[in-house]
Amino acid sequence: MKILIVDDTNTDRLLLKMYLLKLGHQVVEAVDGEQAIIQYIKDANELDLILMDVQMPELGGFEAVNKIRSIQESRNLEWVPIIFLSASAEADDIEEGIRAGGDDYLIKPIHQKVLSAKMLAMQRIADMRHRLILANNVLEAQASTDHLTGILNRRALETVLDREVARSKRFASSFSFALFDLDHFKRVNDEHGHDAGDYVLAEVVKRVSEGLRSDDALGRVGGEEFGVLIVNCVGKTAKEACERYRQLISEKPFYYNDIEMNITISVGCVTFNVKEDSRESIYKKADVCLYEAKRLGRNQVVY
Ligand code: GH3
Ligand code: MG
Ligand code: MG
Ligand code: MG
Repeated sequence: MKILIVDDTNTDRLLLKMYLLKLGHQVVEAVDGEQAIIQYIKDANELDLILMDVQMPELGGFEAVNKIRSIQESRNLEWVPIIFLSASAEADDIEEGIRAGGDDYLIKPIHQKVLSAKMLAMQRIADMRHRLILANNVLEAQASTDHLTGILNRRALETVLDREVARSKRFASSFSFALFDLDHFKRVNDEHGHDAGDYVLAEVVKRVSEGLRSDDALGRVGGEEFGVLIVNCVGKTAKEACERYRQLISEKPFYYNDIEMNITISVGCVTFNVKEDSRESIYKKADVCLYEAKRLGRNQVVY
């Protein structure tokens, strides 16, 4: 475990540190409540436990924990279990500590055996938390991913777009957004089957991904329709980027079980106007351009 020890008395802190290191834990130290709060904010994601002295000058242990719990709430930081260490065995003190947000209370001097037993219990909690965090990360990744192609789904792309719109307004910088749709894709399914269609969708994503720069974002916004956030790129250059995507699809045929398929896409592209656009408006504008590209005969870019 990674454990934060908070104690103003050097000897207490060092002794505790020695015990914990011997038990195989990793230790970070703070000498008062203020420092503890700073450490917590910095390390909330990695800390498994905080051992908090109660009697400290300036900010005492109870107040420090109170603050840590409210910062945890307001900034949405990770919960970390906290155990108080105190010379006082008063029932009132124990109650106050737990009410302040502590999870346990040990009375100094702390017996080495008691400490190692407590660490065993805390290790179980830490393991459980790690499993929860992992499961949560997996769920979050799944919720933002399109399963067939592995790229962002519509919701996730909208989130990325919202972030870019906000960034753009803040820094008065711009970006471009493109929507593309496979041409006559229904025919692929009708002529070669749904599996061939699925294969083409995944391949299209692979090819277009090769044409993206690292900060660009590609998402699947519908069945055979995709959105691309093209960052730091406006006007003619954005149109050229779309032209590149189009060519990556049309330049060579797709092969699925010896079936050769020629696939094309139509692309609608717009540059974000910092003064008047919103996520909804550029989406709509890109859709109008895409529709125009279809109307003009498909396999082309309309900017
Ligand atoms: P257009 O050039 O006007 O876009 O013609 P289109 O045939 O591509 O458009 P239409 O909207 O008529 O048909 C889209 C097709 O995309 C119909 C649908 O079955 C297919 N499709 C949508 N999602 C998937 C998918 O996940 N897998 C497969 N294989 N096909 C899909
Ligand atoms: Mg003290
Ligand atoms: Mg289509
Ligand atoms: Mg479509």
